[in-house]
Formats: sequence, C-alpha cells, structure tokens
Amino acid sequence: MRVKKSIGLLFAATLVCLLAAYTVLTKPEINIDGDVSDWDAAGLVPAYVDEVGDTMAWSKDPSIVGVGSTAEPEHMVEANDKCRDLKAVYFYADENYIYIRLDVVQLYPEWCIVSRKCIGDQCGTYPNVSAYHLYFHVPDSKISPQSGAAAAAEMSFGTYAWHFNIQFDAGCTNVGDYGSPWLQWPDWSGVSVSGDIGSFAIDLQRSAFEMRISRAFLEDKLGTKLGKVYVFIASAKPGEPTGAWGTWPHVFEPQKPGDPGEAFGACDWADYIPNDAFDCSAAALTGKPIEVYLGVAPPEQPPAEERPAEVFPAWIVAAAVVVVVVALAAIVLLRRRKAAKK
Ligand SMILES: [Ca+2]
Ligand SMILES: [Ca+2]
Ligand SMILES: [Ca+2]
Repeated sequence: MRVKKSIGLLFAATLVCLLAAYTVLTKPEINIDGDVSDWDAAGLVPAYVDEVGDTMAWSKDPSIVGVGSTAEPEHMVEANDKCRDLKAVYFYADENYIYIRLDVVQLYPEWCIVSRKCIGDQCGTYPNVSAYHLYFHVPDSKISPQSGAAAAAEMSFGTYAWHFNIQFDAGCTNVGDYGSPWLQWPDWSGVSVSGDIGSFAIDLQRSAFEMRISRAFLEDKLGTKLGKVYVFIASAKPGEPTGAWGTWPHVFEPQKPGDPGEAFGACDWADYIPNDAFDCSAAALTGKPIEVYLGVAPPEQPPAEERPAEVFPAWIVAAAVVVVVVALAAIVLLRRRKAAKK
C-alpha cells in the first residue's frame, strides 16, 4: 500500500513540475472571445487599478443626467454610473498584436442599446450610457501628434499629445451584436478595429472589454516599432449629435444639462485614469499617463556574435528542477521500501 501511495505521490510531483516548467516556457495565448478569464489564467495583472465609485458627481445625479433628449430614467442612473466607472486596465503584447482589456464596474445587458435621432431627413443612432476613450502617446513615432481630445475640444494633452486613440461605445441594436471600436489618427482619420486591423469582444458577465490590434498595422502607420508608450483612458456619457453627423465625439455637457452634447473637456469626463494625471478644472493632462511596454516580449536579442553566452537558459533551469525533484522523490521512495523490507 505504502509503495503504491509513494508511486502515486511521485507521479503527481512529476506532473506538477512538468506543468510548472510548461507555464514558465510558454507565452500566454489571449483569445478575443468575450471571456476575459484567459487573462487571469495567464497570470496577467492590471497596468492600473482604479477606484470604484470615483465618477464625477454629475454622473450619479438624476437632476443632471435626467434632463434633455439624452436623459436617463431616474431608476437607471445608478446602473449607468457603474458602466461609466472605470475599474482596471490590462495590456499584453506578442509578435502579431497588442492586446487591451478594460474592466468597468458593472455593465448590464442593455447598456449598449442605441437611441435614434433625426434632424430633417438625416437620422443617426447613438447609445447614451457610456463611451470609452484610450489615448496613446508613442514617444518614437514619426507622425505628428494631436494635443486636443477632439476637434474643438477644450482639453489639452500637453507633453503627452496622442499618436492614436481608440474609442467605443459598442452601440448595439441587439444584445451581443456589438459595434467595433474606432481607431483614430492625429489627423482625425480613422479605421474600424475589425477584419485585418483587429478584433473586439465584450465579457458581460465579468464587465470587461477585450481587444487586439495588429502590430504591423500600428507600427507601419506610426513609423516606429512599439515599445514604451503612455496611455490615458477616460469614459464619457455621449451627447446628442446636432446634425453634423460624423463629427463625433459629442459628449453630454454636465454644465448645461438638457443641451445637446458638444466636444468635451473640463469635467465632462465621467471617470478617467490615471487619477493623478488629469486636472479636471484646468481641462489638461498635467501628470504622467500610464506607462506601458508594448514591445515584443522578450525584448529583441542582439545578433548572435554580440550576444553573451547564455549560462542558464530558462529551459535548462526548468529541466534541472524536474530532474532534482524526481530524483529526490525516488530516493525517498527507495528508502521507504528498504525500511519496509526490514
Ligand atoms: Ca478572452
Ligand atoms: Ca473608477
Ligand atoms: Ca478614476
């Protein structure tokens, strides 16, 4: 019995070691499938964790967000405020893509449903609960950056002027049939994050968004390899388009509730990260955004002749650990068998 038990233990220990070695040696694989548990399983940790409940006072106030054509019913204000409340952001990068995961406090199934508004014979749709914006400053980019958040916006990005941004509200007419994010360049041109450019999915259960964007596409346009970048992220309540369709983003104007939305600035963001980077009253980025490394991991190796000899490559270390554990277990097992015979 004892011998059988020991063999079982030995087998289990070997399996655990092999699994550990496998985990060390393989890169995470993130699928854009509307299930962000793969990020957790891969051990990826947030680049920034934001407070819960730190949205602007207007976002929780039915007497402000309950007014005008973009009004929220009073009983929905609390739920909508949670959609606007940023919670955490994650980044990951491999040879082919950059990956982004954004968690908010609590999405609900119909948060993305669009409203319809017509001006004359021009009709447009817009979801009015929350929109999300991510601004990337790429230090080595060859393209000229943009300092305003949008055309005619009041906000300034200062020394962290952005080289591309990603915006989405996932407007939908059926739950699960989400719209793609919009990737915008400093000259205001843009492209949908879909097809060859990338993909996007929503995990309603875990209240999170996940997306990936083609590295080649970004690096080609930016004129540089991606490495260290700076990111500012914010959420906003969309406003009502005022006839000039296509001049998004229009956002809700909390200082003038009931007015149509307009280009944003000041304290029009509902929530933002990092918290110490943005001065709401000055409508300016005054601190350092989140610093993220989006280079290919591990960093590119120098050519072979310049490279110092690898003394202990990771696979040798992992294999050595397996051998030592198996050997120790075998010694213990043999000793027990000897003791049992005596
Ligand atoms: Ca996933
Ligand atoms: Ca927050
Ligand atoms: Ca915040």
